Amino acid sequence: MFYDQAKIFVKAGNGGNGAVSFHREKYVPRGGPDGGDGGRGGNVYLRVDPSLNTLLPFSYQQHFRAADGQPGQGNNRSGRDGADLYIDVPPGTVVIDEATGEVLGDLVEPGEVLLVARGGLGGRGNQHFATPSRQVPRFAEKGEPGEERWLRLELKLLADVGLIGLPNAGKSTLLAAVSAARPKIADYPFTTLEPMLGVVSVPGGNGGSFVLADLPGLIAGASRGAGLGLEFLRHVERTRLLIHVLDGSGGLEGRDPLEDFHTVNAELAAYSAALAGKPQLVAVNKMDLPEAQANWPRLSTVLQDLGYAVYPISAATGQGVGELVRAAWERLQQIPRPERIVPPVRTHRVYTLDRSQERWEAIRLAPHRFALRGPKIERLTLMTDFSNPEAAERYQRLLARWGISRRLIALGIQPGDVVEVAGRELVWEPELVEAERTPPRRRLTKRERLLKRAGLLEEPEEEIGEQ
Ligand SMILES: Nc1nc2c(ncn2[C@@H]2O[C@H](COP(=O)(O)OP(=O)(O)OP(=O)(O)O)[C@@H](O)[C@H]2O)c(=O)[nH]1
Ligand SMILES: [Mg+2]
Repeated sequence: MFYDQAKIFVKAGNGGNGAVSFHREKYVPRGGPDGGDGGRGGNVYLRVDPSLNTLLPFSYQQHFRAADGQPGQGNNRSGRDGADLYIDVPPGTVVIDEATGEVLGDLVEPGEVLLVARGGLGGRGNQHFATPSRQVPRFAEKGEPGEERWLRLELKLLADVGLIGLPNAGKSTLLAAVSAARPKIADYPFTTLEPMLGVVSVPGGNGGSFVLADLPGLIAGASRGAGLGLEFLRHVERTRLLIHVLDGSGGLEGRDPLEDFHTVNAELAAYSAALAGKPQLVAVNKMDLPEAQANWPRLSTVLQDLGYAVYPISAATGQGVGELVRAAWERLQQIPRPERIVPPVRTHRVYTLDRSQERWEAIRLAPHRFALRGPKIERLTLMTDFSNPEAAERYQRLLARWGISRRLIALGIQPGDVVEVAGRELVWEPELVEAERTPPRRRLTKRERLLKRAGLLEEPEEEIGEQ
C-alpha cells in the first residue's frame, strides 16, 4: 500500500507553572516574593525531509507530543523551556486542520518548517504579583496548556512530468530507460501499483534534469473507479507536462492505439478538466515491433493533425528515447511552475498577542448561564489557579478592569449564575461586584512609585475592549 494520506494528532508542551516563593536569607527576616516563571512548552513543527517519499511512517505512529516547560523555582529561577518537536514529512505534503478543513501549509522545499501546535506560555511566578496592597502574593500563574489538534496530511508528489497510458503500454519500461529508478516491469496489466518517481538527466541539456512520475495504468471507466489508476491521479495534478505512452503495436489483442489514446484522455477529462488541459507529448512505444512500425504512419499523421507532438520510441531498446526526453525538457522551459496551494511558510513564525486576540465577547446563553469568549480572557482563565484565593481574586480584579464584569452585569448576571469560559464553568460571586467598584486607573502615590522602581509593583495590565 502506498501511503499518501495520513491523520496525526499533535500536542504542544504545556507551559510550566510559575513558582510561589519568598526570599530567605540569614538576618533578612521577611524577604520579598522571588518565585520564578515556568518555562515555555515545546512547539510542534512539521519539517520537509527530501529523503522521504511516502507518509508510511504515520501508519505506525499517529500521536506526537512536545515536551512541557519546567516549573519555575525560588530565587527568581525560571523553569527550562520544553524542547520543540520536529516531525519529518516528504516534500509535497499538504497539511489540513482536520476540524476546520483549513489548509495550514503546503510543504515543498527541503528543510521547510511549519508550526502546527504552539507550546503554552510559562506561568509567571509570584515575583510579578506584588502590589502596594499585596506585598506578599501567595499565588502564581499556572502554565498555559499547549495547543493540540488533529491534522490530515495529504501527499501530492512533486513531479514535473507524469506518464499516463493504458496498462502494459510500457510506462515503467520508459521510466527505467531514462532514470535510475527500477520499477517493476511485466507483461500483464497493473504491474505498477503505486506511483514511482525518477530523476531524468537530459542528454545534452547542460546538466538539466526533471522529475518523472510513473503511475498505474488507466483503463476505460477509471474515472468511475475501475482499475486503480484514478486514486493516483492527484499526483499528476501538480505536474506541468504529461507524456502519454501508447502501445504502438496494439498489444496481443490487436487494439487500435488511437482508440487507446482517446480512452485514456476521456478518463482524464472525466476526472478533472485541469488535468485534461495539461500539455501532452505522445510517445508511440514498442517501435521495435513490426506491428508498431506498420501503425506509425497513420498514428503520426492523425495525432499531428490533432495538434500533438508525436515521438516514435522503443523503451525496450532505447531508440528515440533521447529525443523524447529533450523535447519534454524544452517544453518544460515554456511552462511556469505551478502555484502553491498556500504561500510558502516562514520558518519559526513569531506569535504576538495582536489586538484581535484581546477582543472578547460576553454572551447570555440561557437564564443564569453566560459565556465569555476571546483569546486573552481564555488564556487568563486557563492560567489561573482557582483553588488559590489570591489567584482567584486577581482574576476577578482583571475581569473588572477589562470591563467584563460590567458587561456581565448589564446582561443581567446574578450571584450563583454560571459563566462558561475556555471549557470551564465559573460561578459568579458577589465579590466580583465589589471588585467592579474599585476605580480602574489613578495616579500612583509616591510610595507606589518607589515600589515600582524597586520592581515590587505589578505593572498595570492593558485595557482590552469588547468587539
Ligand atoms: N517489444 C517491446 N516491449 C516493450 C517495450 N516497452 C515495454 N515493453 C513490454 O511491455 C510490457 C509492459 O511494460 P511495462 O513497462 O510494465 O508497462 P506499464 O505501462 O508500466 O504497465 P502497468 O504498470 O501495468 O500499467 C512488458 O512486458 C515490457 O517488457 C518496447 O519498447 N518494446
Ligand atoms: Mg508500470
